[in-house]
Amino acid sequence: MKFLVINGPNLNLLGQREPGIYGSENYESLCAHLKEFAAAHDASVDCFQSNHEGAIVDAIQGANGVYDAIVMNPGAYTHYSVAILDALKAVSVPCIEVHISNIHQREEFRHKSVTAPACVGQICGLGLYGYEAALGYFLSRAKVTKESF
Ligand code: CA2
Repeated sequence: MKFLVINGPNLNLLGQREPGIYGSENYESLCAHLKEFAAAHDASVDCFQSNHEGAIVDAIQGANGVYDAIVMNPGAYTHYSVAILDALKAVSVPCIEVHISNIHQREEFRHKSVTAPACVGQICGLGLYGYEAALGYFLSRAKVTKESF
């Protein structure tokens, strides 16, 4: 399986600030870990991070027909980007939304995700493990599909 992992605004700062909320691992080591995890399961991961909404929309559109699944943390765009919601709806690539923190334990404005309705599911509050869990879900589904044919 080919995965695209998309991270939105400020997630390039992982490990540099707010370690109490987002942990101390940096963005590069997160990507390296996810690539390793995928390779161990005969899969591959490409990582994309942007602080710009349009660039994320372009990445989602570009994933169509190229990737089997998207794992995305839209960052703050989660809470208000109708453009990202529409892009997810426009492609046939399934997406799992990931949040490092438990958005429901935080400020009220973080409780609502406008992008999650276009996703297979949402994982939040499991730290960086959430990205791996999302990949693992897609990998296990692929196995089920293969075995049933
Ligand atoms: O919990 C998450 O993963 C969030 O998507 C992170 C977003 C936040 O706006 C969402 O409500 C929940 C913020 C990402 C900021 O990332 C930073 C990482 C390190 C240092 C500073 C910011």
